[in-house]
Amino acid sequence: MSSSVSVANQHGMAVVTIDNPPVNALSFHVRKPLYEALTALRDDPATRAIVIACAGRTFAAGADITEFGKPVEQPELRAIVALLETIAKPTVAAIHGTALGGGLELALGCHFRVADLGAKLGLPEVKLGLLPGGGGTVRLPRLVGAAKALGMIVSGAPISAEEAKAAGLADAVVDGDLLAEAVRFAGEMARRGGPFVPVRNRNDRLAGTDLSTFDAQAAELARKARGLEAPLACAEAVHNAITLPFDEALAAERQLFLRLVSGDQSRAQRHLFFAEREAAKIPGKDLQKRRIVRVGIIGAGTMGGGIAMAFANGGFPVTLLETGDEALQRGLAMIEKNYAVSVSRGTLTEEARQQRLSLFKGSTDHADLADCDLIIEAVFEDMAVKKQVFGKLDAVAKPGAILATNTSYLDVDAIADSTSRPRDVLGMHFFSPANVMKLLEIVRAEKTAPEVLATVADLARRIGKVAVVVGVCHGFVGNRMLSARGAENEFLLLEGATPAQVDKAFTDFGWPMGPFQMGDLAGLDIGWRNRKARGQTAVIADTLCEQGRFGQKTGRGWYRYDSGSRDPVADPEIDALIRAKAAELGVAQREIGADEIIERTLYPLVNEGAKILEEGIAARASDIDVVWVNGYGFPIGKGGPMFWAGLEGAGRIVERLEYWHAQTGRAIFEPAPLLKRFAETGSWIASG
Ligand code: 3H9
Repeated sequence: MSSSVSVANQHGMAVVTIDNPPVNALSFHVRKPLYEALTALRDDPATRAIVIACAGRTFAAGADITEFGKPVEQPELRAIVALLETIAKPTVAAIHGTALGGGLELALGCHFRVADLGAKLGLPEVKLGLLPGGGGTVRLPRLVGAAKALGMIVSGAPISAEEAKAAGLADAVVDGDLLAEAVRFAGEMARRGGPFVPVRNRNDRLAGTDLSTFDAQAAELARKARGLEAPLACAEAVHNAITLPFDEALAAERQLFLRLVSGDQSRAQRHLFFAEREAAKIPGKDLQKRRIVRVGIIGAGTMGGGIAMAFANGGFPVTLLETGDEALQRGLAMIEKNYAVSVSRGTLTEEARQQRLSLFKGSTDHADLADCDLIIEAVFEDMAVKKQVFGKLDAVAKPGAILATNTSYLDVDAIADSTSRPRDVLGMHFFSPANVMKLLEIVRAEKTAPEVLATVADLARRIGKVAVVVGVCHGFVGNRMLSARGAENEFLLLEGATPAQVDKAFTDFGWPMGPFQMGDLAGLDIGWRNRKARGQTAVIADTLCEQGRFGQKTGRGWYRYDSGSRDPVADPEIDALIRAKAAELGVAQREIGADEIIERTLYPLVNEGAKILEEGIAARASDIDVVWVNGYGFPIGKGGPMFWAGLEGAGRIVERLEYWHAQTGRAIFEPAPLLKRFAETGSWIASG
């Protein structure tokens, strides 16, 4: 017995309870006493059945991720599962909360699984760049069939208790006292008598697998993996489960696991797992939060509508305000259409659609915002307009209401100071489409009250956002770094690269698309308008816009698009235009390789991140990674720009930045002192 594992044995029914808060991870200090307890119960003639349960809020949520990368201490999880399979008396896992990863693998070592109605069961290892390494790839297909197992393991998405029951993973679902029912179930099995067949020997669900259908399904998943190794390893392991004898498939799973766990991609994905949780730790997080019941949104355009949907999806009643009835009706109609599309795709029930729509109240009168506890403006990106809106808000919002701006660039301090209550003001920078994108930059203004920040951070979690607190500067963390990433784009073209070459360098790196494809998708006129407002120019992009080439929406941009298609087709007209501009400006053209493209776009990205850290705009390097992975598509297998800097070699980055700085004299290439320090010490910490 230990504090992490206890055994209660009544009338031969043993209940082994794991107690390792917060999520009952299967750390060494759990595995050792668990192994000992199970060995003793196996050998105890008075014990007739064994139930494994967990204390606290969940069944074991997996192996202890903090132990990866360190020497494995015995007994390993695999040894515990193997031990379970030597027990002749019935073994039952009593599952509540989430049985994930190694937790589910432990349950798969039992003869039976009894799940609470609200439980979720899954193998999410792929999200950490891994595959289930405790026999999950070999045992799960034996219970649910190869196709279902492949889907669960490659997606990492958990399934409900009822789905688990229907699939053959759970033997019973309990709506009530889980432990009592699991003990009753175990007793019943003991009375019926064995032999009880361990999962490893149940081959009937696998026997009928059509290998060619399976391989086609696996190939489709491989296509979507975009350079990530783990999904492919998952598919290979399940393939092995079908084709190899159990022990050989198990050994092969082990080899794949060892390869992945020591690789950069899994290190990067584990870094992101902890980075997201770190980002939530903000000063004042335990302060008393303000009560948020109703949320007001000003502006029913794409952004405002998306933000409103994000809150309605989180169960909040929303007041949506527009200047006129026509714009309001257009906004509400768009929201209705979006929900209808979700219903037609099967991702939302008709009942949920109606429930969400019932949360919306449209208005054209600012006075209707008086009962809102949080008001977010999502109007035109212009300081004068924003100040006017905040002036009106100041007059109507109730005392204590939080006032937020969705600005993506503007000075939140100046906006706050235009009100009589700057302590209540902050930025909430959502990403489009706001009801889908997970990232939220919470912009802490100079006078924002700590409990306002804590309230909004808590709220973000409640509506399913990954929130990162950032400071005030032009573009905050994400857009400021995006400007640095894109600063060389036109120079690269003028010097001889084509848009397709630049985009390919990005997609080969693992981005979902390159900057020119992205521009065509978003609409080139947006950047054009912004440049004009700021008196800036971009020789090639401006010419495209003057020709009406706004991207996908006009069928032509950096690429051509055949009618109805979103597939970019390289356009010789663009290549000719670039050549002509280069000649006009006297820029000599040459071959530009992928390495140079990465150096001149992603090294400045990292460099700007270092400057942002130095200035205290972001609190941690890992916060920047969270922003870039969740908001801008930075490949998860590389862990975000600041983590990737370590993989790439910060010394090399500094050296090449210095080279490009000498060549061009441009400030984006001047290495930040913190980047140089990182190259020397391996630490992103700004001081000390
Ligand atoms: C695996 O099992 C491999 C095996 O196949 C093979 C082995 C050989 N380990 O998320 P939360 C911490 S791989 C260590 O905020 P929630 C987390 O960092 C694993 N720590 O709570 C945080 O710490 P802090 C497969 C863990 O209620 C605290 O617990 N399993 C682990 O929002 C609370 O976490 C997974 O991938 C862990 N496994 O969500 C599941 N899990 O407070 C990973 C959590 O210091 N976990 N922590 O910041 C989750 O998905 C969520 O934590 C869960 C709870 C849904 C369980």
